[in-house]
Amino acid sequence: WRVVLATRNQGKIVELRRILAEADQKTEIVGLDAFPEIGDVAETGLTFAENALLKAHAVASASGLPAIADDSGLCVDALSGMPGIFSARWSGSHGDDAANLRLLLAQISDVPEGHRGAHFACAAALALPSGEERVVEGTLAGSVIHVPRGTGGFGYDPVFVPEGETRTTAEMTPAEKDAISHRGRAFRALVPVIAETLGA
Ligand code: ITT
Repeated sequence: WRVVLATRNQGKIVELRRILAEADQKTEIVGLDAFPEIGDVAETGLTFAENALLKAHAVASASGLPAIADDSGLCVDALSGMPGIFSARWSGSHGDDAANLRLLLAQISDVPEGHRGAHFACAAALALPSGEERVVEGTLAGSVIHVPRGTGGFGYDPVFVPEGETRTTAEMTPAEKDAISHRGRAFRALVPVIAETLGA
């Protein structure tokens, strides 16, 4: 079966194609590039799950194909869970990873070691043109360091060290990040849901 990947975030596209290729041999991923007429979806939800469902429904109804979407972000304890659902637009400029990361580091520059806990969260949604929907979530706990390290991944990866690790997620190999990441967990959980929903 064919499923449209409802995201324009290049970092996510790379990871999602990789995670799904590894976990799911039955799903053919169609990129949003195949539907240039589909515009950006307003992310007006209050949770990762609501926003993932908004994006998946918009693309499923506009494309006429089942759609999967990811809404994700970094929730920092010292900022009461922010930037959270606002992670991609934290600096005010949507998708400017470098500016978002700089602002976050400035905001917690005074927060000492031991109080810099955070987690990545990802909601993975599947929506059908009929309106049917499913959503699952994954998280990765860790902490935020002061100085960025590593060139892998995207977004806040250069400042995020998972619990029990010494490297940032930007210093891991792609396979190492996928094995533990919020996105890896959420989308591996979505694979049997896709099979159940589309397989009949
Ligand atoms: P789409 O809505 O088109 O999918 P977006 O970039 O707007 O793209 P989100 O609203 O879900 O998507 O924001 C995700 C942001 O959270 C992303 O821009 C990063 O800043 C951050 N983020 C999510 N997952 C991450 C990861 O694995 N590593 C680092 N940063 C991540």
